[in-house]
Amino acid sequence: MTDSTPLVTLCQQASFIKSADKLEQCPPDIGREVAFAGRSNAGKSSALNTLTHARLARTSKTPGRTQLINFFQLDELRRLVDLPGYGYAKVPLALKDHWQRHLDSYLSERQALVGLVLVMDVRHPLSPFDTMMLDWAQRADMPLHILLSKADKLNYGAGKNTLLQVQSRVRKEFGGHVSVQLFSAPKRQGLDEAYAKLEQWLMSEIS
Ligand SMILES: Nc1nc2c(ncn2[C@@H]2O[C@H](COP(=O)(O)OP(=O)(O)OP(=O)(O)O)[C@@H](O)[C@H]2O)c(=O)[nH]1
Ligand SMILES: [Mg+2]
Repeated sequence: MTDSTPLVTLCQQASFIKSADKLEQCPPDIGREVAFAGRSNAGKSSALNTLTHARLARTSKTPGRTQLINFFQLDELRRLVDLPGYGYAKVPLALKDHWQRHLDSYLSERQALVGLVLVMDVRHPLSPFDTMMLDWAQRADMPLHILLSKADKLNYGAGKNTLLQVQSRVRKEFGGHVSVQLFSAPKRQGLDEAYAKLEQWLMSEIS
């Protein structure tokens, strides 16, 4: 059972604030937020729902479900953000272009952003898009935590193996600010580790 730390309690009370499709529509850029990024269908919205114990974020079997930047409030100064997935081929080019630009401006301009959770399907880790994101985080000096999602789809040994491989590769190529863990939404596996990271990013004193 997960202990109810202040962060866990805040996550359990999370509520939807708004969807934005441009930077100007985002809630005021104050306090702190952690954004969930990753390929379409990787399990971002499912991870968010599992962490908040709510059906806040829409999930879908159809990739490309989350098309806007969705903001969830923990309290007045803390938020979680569900980003649109990247790399879904069937999205019309114009729309892809639109997201790409707004995702880029969100990532580069948002002052409140204190950490990125990069969600990857444990069976297909480190796609070119993922490594682009890792590159960006390294250049921006942005802490990044990798959730290897859908860990329930692999047996224990195979999951552990992937974890070790991804850990070793990111350590070599992307250095200090990256951490990695296994995660499963239906099994609620990896919750404590994910909460610990959010706690570290969101709960220290806000000046
Ligand atoms: N078995 C298993 N299925 C998962 C897990 N996480 C997500 N899924 C399934 O994967 C599919 C996609 O999940 P979403 O959470 O909607 O993925 P997303 O990354 O938000 O996708 P987009 O919004 O399209 O970018 C859904 O059918 C989920 O039920 C997991 O940990 N285990
Ligand atoms: Mg989604």
